[in-house]
Amino acid sequence: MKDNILITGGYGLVGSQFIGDRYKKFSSSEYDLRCIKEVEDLFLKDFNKVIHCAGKVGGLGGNMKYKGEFFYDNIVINTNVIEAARLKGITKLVAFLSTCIFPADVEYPLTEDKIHLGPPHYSNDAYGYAKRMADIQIRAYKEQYGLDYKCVIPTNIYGPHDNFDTQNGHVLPSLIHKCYIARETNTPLTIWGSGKPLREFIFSRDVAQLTEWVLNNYNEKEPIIFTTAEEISIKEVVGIIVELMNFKGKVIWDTHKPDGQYRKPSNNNKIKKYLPDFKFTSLYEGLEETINWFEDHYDIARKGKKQENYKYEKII
Ligand code: GFB
Repeated sequence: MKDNILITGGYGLVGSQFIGDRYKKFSSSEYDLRCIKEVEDLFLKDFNKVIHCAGKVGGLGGNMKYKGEFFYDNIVINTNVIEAARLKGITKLVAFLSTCIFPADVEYPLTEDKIHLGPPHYSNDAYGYAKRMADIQIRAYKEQYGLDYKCVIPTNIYGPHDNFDTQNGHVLPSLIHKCYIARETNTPLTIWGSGKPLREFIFSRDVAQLTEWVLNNYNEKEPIIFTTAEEISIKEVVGIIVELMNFKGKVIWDTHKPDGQYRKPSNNNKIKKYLPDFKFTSLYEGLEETINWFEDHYDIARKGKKQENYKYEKII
């Protein structure tokens, strides 16, 4: 039977990387996945596999400000989609977790067996616990219904079609948009925190390719981490963005803003075991492509609620 794969969140950061007629995509304005009736209607459509990318996501700022929404939206969306897939008789489904859901205080590097060994970092605990429940639901459905659904655990994803929201977005899209504004208005570029925290970034296209491999080939019960296992400091990544965007202005470190979790180094032995030759996109190449996409699609790029369509006065 020909693959017909529903991609929830199909126009988002990862969803937009699934391109081709075997993918079925619907926007959240067509089907609100928090509403069970709309999920039931969506699951009447003709598809036989599911890649569930949809969710309420954001960076450090958004996670700390909107804990209620990050908990409610993610736990309801995931529960509805996984149950609707079961009722439709879907046998292949992949759902997304994130390395930020791991315990904040656990022996590093992070490995798949450590997900539930303690509370997530306070800065994203609401999101972390909500996402963990998708893993619990999938394990429960395995035991009761014998369903072989999977969870994947990427590190901090970035790429084209991201949300370039300078307040609530993830660090890379936020900094790319801030650097754009600073360059266009000849004003300083202000970075949150000390620049010391370390992160592992993974390019959205790599995540999409690895996810489809997991959908069709991965048979272990446990989730699987997607990581390059290469840590970089916020200070170093600011250096790359400033260079790629040819920003010559002043960079200010606002240490009144949070640093969040210091680091979350993760282990890629499992994915490397299965795909030893998988070539991850380098951060430099991925950022170059993301920045070019943002500059070429500035008007349509998502920028968070308030910032949409605000024209910045070019100061020559
Ligand atoms: O991607 P991010 O917001 O979230 O990265 P987390 C935060 C790091 O970037 C912190 C620094 O160390 C911030 O101090 N940073 C510097 C900035 N300038 C900025 C800025 O302008 N905006 C932002 N956002 N950060 C997230 C979780 O944690 O990881 C999410 O909250 C999700 O739920 C994501 O899972 C993958 O990496 O700290």
